[in-house]
Amino acid sequence: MGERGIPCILMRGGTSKGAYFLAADLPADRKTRDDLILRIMGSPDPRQIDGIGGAHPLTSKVAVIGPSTRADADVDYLFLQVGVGEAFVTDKQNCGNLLAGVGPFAVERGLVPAAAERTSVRIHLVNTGESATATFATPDGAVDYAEPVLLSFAAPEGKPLLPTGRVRDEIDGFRVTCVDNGMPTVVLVAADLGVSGYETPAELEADERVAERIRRIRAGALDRMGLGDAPSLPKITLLAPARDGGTVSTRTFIPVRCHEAIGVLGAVSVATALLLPGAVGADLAGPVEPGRPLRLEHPTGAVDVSVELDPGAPADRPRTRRAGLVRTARKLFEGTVHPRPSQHTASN
Ligand code: NQM
Repeated sequence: MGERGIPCILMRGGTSKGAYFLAADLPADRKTRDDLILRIMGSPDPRQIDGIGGAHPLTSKVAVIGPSTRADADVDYLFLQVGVGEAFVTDKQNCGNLLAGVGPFAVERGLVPAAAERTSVRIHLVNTGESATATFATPDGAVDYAEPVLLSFAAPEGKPLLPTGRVRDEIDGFRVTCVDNGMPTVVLVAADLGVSGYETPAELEADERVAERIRRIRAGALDRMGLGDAPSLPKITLLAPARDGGTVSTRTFIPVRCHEAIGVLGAVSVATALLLPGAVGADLAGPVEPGRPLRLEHPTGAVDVSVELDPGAPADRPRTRRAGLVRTARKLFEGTVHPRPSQHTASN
């Protein structure tokens, strides 16, 4: 008798793709849950051939959603990054891209009733304790996936935007800004690293000198940013002047593979850094008009991010009031996923 199948919705959220589950459909015990998730996704095989993961960190993601444990939210959203080529499941980071699918999933699964035209879902981001609101079209009581999802983030409470306490640091001889507005991120100037910052992700990943420098910067930042040994943190973003009318051009390591775009909370964090006087790379940014979104160019397009700083915050302890951006999400598949059996290692 095989293991039972588990109800699952596969969704694209922004520029990522993930498996969405009701919390009640997964084991409560963390070790049992993580073992199951590795088997569902097909890890640690780098091809994830015996699972539903897409063999890249951007498509090896899981969202676990349930009724909220907090009075100020409608649902709890726990994000799990699943290793590709490595047997890890980590809850040490958020994912703003999968967040785009959380509100629609909550409506699909009846956790939140659809409002007449547009539904707003208040989401508790369990990984970091932050909160967000997703607003999306629900004509006739059903999610319209053709319409965008508006994501708005409250200011993180009790967590410094500058985890090292400084707007600039030096790591391994490189000037960097370490920032965390929802995603711990190291920002530096691409030219300092010996690249233009306009390379393709494949070109950057093939450059062994870049990989080694990124590895050393990451090792230094993990400790200084208080991230322990989080396997998918921090993100490292290289900045260059914009080339397509945007505010700045970006290339982001997550933190080994180079992102094909940029993460949502990663983009919010980079945009926040660009607004801080003295931050590394802020001088590369085109003019930032108050109240207008910043446009972060990335390898496959651009993303517009609004960040509002709190003008009352002291310069050495900056705060934001809110941040927001627009994504889309789409339900790709709904059904029952069948995990690889526990004792089964062959995939041929
Ligand atoms: O920063 C990839 C993604 C992400 C994370 C990563 C994300 C975010 O694009 O909020 O969305 O940085 O590993 O899905």
